[in-house]
Formats: sequence, structure tokens, C-alpha cells
Amino acid sequence: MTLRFDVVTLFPPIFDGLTQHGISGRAHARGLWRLHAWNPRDYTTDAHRTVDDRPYGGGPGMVMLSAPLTLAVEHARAARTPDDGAPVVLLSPTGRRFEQGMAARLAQGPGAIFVCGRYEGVDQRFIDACVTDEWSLGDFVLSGGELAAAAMMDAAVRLLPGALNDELSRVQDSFDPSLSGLLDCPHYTRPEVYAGKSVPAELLSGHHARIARWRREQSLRLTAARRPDLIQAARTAGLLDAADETFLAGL
Ligand code: 4FV
Repeated sequence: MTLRFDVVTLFPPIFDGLTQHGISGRAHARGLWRLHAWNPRDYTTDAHRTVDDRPYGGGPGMVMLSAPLTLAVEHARAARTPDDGAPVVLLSPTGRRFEQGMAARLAQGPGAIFVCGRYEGVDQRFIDACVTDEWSLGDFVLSGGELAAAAMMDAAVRLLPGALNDELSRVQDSFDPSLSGLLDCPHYTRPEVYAGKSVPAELLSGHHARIARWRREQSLRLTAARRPDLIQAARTAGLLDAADETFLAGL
């Protein structure tokens, strides 16, 4: 089953980068996933193809009209397998913070219909009637939801079987609660000495157990320093063993 995403957006070309380049582009070319864009402007009836208007109650900026958005979502739904259970996801700073576990579920599920707002936002009555989920890329304000949707689709598509050249790459993913849940370790490649700095000896040892231990300790050290919340989550999930705890106690 090819993973299908639909995006409701005033700027469909923004997604060309995702479907034409890199791992997501290759996966798209391999038919592992597909993307359909629906432009609300195509569902307007006035000569100016109006998709926004001034906010009731006054204030700066414009708000997206409900009707063009509703029609765009209805056409996207109608183009999908009936009742495939795909969520209608509005990208918004008020939404649930996106994380790796959601990317993994997105890759295994029926896909999604992403609604990319522009201007100050969208009319609340559209949200109440059509939106099933609100997701946020993070606590900052974008000029539109497109890049947030693209980032979330990219995070999901790279998890599809056959998307990565080396399936093992996924196993080293940071944050994946089903794996280590820790931050990734440092990586090195040629030359062995660069700017007077050598690659850590452990990585040159050819001793797989020593290399694995070194990488694990680097992940623990970095995670403890920068994301102690992830250490606690990994501990709660039973992802830390006695050797990990001994190492952390020595930090
Ligand atoms: C956003 C975020 C975001 C808010 C108003 C689009 C903008 C404008 N989306 N994560 N952060 N959206 O800033 O997802 O319509």
C-alpha cells in the first residue's frame, strides 16, 4: 500500500523539493509514497478568487475563509479510499508538538490530509467542522504551515521500508522511543586526521563491541548534557541498562 498524503495549500510548488530531491524524492520515484495538492483558490467562486478576509473584532492581518478550505478538504477526502481513517491535520503553533513517535505512526498509518494555513490563521468554524488534529513543528511562528507539513512528511517517508539505502540507518535514529530514545552519537569519516584532530581511537579499533560501547556512552553523555528529559524517558521506558546507569552516575 503506497503511503498517500494530501496537502491543502495556496502554494503547491513548495512541496516540489520533497517529491523531487533527496531520500524523499527517491522514495517518491520508487512509488513508496505519493502527494496530492489541493489549492483552496480552486474552490472559490468570486472573480478575485478570494481565500481570506479581515478578522472580526479587528486586529492585524487576514484570516482564511472557511468555505474554500472545506471544499478543498472534501475533494481530498473524496479522492482517497473511502473512510481510510486519514486524519485532517491543521499545522499550527497551538497544536501538539510533533515528535519521532508520531512520524513512525504516520509512516505505518493511512497517511494524512495536511491543511497548511497562511496569514494569521484559519476561521475557527472550519477547524471545528473539518480538522481532526492540530500538530506543531515547534514553538515558533512560520509564515505558513507548508514547511511544517513537509518536515513531518519527510520524517515519516524516510521510515518507509526501502526509503533508506541502509535500513540500519533508521536503527541509529535519535529520539525513537522504540529504539534508544537518546540523542545520536558523533560521526566521523575520512580523513583520519583533519585540522590536526584525529578520529577517536575506539572507532579505528575495528573492535565492534568497543565501538558500540563508545557510541552508546557518547549518546548518553550528550543526552544527559542537552536533554536530561530524554534520559528520564529512556529510564522510564526501561531502555537504560546497568552499564548505562554506571556511566551516567560517573558523569
Ligand atoms: C506552525 C508551527 C506555524 C501560524 C500562522 C502559519 C503559522 C500561519 N505550523 N508548526 N509552528 N504556522 O507557525 O506548524 O498561518
